[in-house]
Amino acid sequence: MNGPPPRTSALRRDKLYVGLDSSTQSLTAIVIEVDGTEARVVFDESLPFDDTFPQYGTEHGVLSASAKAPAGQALEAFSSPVMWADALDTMMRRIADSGLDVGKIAAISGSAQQHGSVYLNASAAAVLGHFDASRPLAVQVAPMLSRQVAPIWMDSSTGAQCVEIAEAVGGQQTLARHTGSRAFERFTGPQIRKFAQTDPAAYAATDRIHLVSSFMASLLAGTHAPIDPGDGSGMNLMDLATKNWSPDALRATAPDLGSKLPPVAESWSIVGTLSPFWQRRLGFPAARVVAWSGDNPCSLVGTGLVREGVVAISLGTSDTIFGIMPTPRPSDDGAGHVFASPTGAYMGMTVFKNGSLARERVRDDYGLDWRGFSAALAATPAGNNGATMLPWFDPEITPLVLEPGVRRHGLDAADANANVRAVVEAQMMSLALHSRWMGVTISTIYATGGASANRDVLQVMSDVFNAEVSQLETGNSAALGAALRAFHADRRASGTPLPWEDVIAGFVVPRRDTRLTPQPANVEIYRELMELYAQREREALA
Ligand code: XUL
Repeated sequence: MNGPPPRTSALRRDKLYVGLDSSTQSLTAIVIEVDGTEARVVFDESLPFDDTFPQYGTEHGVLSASAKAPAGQALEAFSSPVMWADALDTMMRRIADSGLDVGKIAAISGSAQQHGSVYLNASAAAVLGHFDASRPLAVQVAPMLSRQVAPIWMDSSTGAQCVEIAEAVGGQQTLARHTGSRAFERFTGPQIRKFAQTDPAAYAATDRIHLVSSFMASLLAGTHAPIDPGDGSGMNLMDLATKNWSPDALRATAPDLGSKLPPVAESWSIVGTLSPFWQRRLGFPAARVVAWSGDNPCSLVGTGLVREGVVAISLGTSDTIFGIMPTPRPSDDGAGHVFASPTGAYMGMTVFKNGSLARERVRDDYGLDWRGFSAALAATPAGNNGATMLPWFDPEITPLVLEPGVRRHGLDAADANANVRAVVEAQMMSLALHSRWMGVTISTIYATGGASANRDVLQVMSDVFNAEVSQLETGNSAALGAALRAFHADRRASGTPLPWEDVIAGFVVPRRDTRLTPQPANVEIYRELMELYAQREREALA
């Protein structure tokens, strides 16, 4: 029989999955194409907030009013939910205009900066599903807000509320045992409590409190989305064992809080489909919208850490270290967090605020670019001849430092090279010291995030941890993780579930060509320097 060959089943099977990452400084989208057993990234773009949306007046994604606040409020940090909606609208248009066959999009999910909260009034429930496709999303989101700004993870102004919540539930240990973390300033519960105390009328007018992740998912699906257990663990409100709100924590935090929170639902839940707004406005199909999660839980998937053993270090706006934990064992020194993992297990994590911003401060203070930064590292010896820096340019999360200030020991502030080495060594030693609680013997590290492109930085990481370090193909493991989660959830919902190993296969292969191994002489130097660093840290905090 002649005529065109039948379309192969492989061709008919190809599908697109979208992963968005609404981070502190930008919105990124990664689209993956899955065709039978073949899979690849077909779209990868970022919209930096400050440059793309200058009308909102953010600096590094933070409203500059909060950055320039008078003493006393200087610990606050806010961003704009309307800007995030604007970025979503712009990014979805970029995808629609990219030349991809968007009709093949089967599912979309996302990742978001953790802890930030968005406060919506009662109009939202009706408005979300009926956005006007001829008008920009941002102008339609603004009237749904009961609070114009969203406190974000960089806010450390809730010390008093942390104490109050911990006392009400029977102490920090009890809170950590139930929710995975002691009370942390940036966590959503303490932030909600502060809002309820300082603006009770606006709190009363709040019908629904979303995380950044569930807010963005709601905008896509046109309905209030649930919070997934991964991001829900960053609130001091969710019981890790039941993956539901903890009645004690709710009571300790704010009045009527249970009625204002969305339900917790598994990370692979299908929230709905892309709403008519997206279908009419940009020609998207009724693709499945999968629950969003936090950026660190998504990075766990995007770095391929779906089983215990390896840890990942993400060098982003914040530096984080995380890995899978089979059982939720909270950190006894109060430094770290146990989160639910979007794979269904648990993850241990420690977070440092002085990540990229500290590296950029040192780079800029000495008039360097990244090449000069690397050259400075290459020109200085491991251990910096004993000179150290406590790199607290901003208030620090780990260890808790509310009065920022860089402390130098044996380090000349005028010596550019030594200061570059000092900031990198401090960050790596602090990562190593404050992740000991996880009880993991670290032999392999996957590095991700912007600064992971710098091999001189990664060599210090390898020497300090005495571990092999591999770079991953993509710098944005959070957006990739979100796309992979969309793929996983779509297969599950279609009745053809795939094990996580198969979901990540081909995407998160570490680049063996770039593997760095520890240099024994340097390992020895850091073994000693780390104790000195720990001592200097203790003294500074005493
Ligand atoms: C995690 C944390 C940060 C943000 C950054 O606890 O505070 O890593 O998620 O986006």
